[in-house]
Amino acid sequence: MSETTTPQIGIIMGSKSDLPVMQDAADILKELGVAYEITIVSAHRTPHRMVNYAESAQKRGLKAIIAGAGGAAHLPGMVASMTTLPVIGVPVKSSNSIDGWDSILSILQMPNGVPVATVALNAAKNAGILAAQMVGAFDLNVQVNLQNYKISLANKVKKDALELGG
Ligand code: RP5
Repeated sequence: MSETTTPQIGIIMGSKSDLPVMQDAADILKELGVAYEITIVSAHRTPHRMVNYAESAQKRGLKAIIAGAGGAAHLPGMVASMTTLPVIGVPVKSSNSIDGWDSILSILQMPNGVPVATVALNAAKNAGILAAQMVGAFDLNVQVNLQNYKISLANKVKKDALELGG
C-alpha cells in the first residue's frame, strides 16, 4: 500500500449515471494502493464547480485527474484547460449516446497544446492503472504494486493456457 492517505488522484464524472463505469477506476486505484478522491462535477450543469475543482486540484496535492463523461463530454478537456496536472479522459457510453462515438470524439479530439490522455470507451479501469503508473514513477511502493499486478496478469494467461493444454 502507498503510505500517504492524502488523495493523489482525483476521479470526477459528469453525472451520477457515470458511476457504474467510473467505479472501476476507484477499485483498481484501491487495489494498487493509490489514495484517491471521487466526486461529481458537471461541465454543463455546474461550470463554476468545475472551475473551482480544476483550479484547486494541484494545490490540494493531486498528481493527476481522471475525468469521465458521456455525450457532449466537455469535462475532461475543460479541466485540462485549467490545470497543468495530467488529465485522463474516460469516454462514457451514456444512455442516449450514438454508440459512444459522441463521448469518444469529444474527449479524444483536443486541440494542440491541451492534451487529454483518452482511454477506450468505458475503460475506467485502464484510466486508473494509467494514473497509478504516473504516481508510481515517483513512488516505489506503488511501483512494486504495479509490478505485482503485471505478474498477476501474466500468471492468469499462463494458467488459462495450461487449462487449454499447453
Ligand atoms: C453527461 O451527460 C454525463 O457525463 C453523462 O454521461 C451524460 C448523461 O447524464 P445524465 O442525464 O444521466 O445525468 O454530462
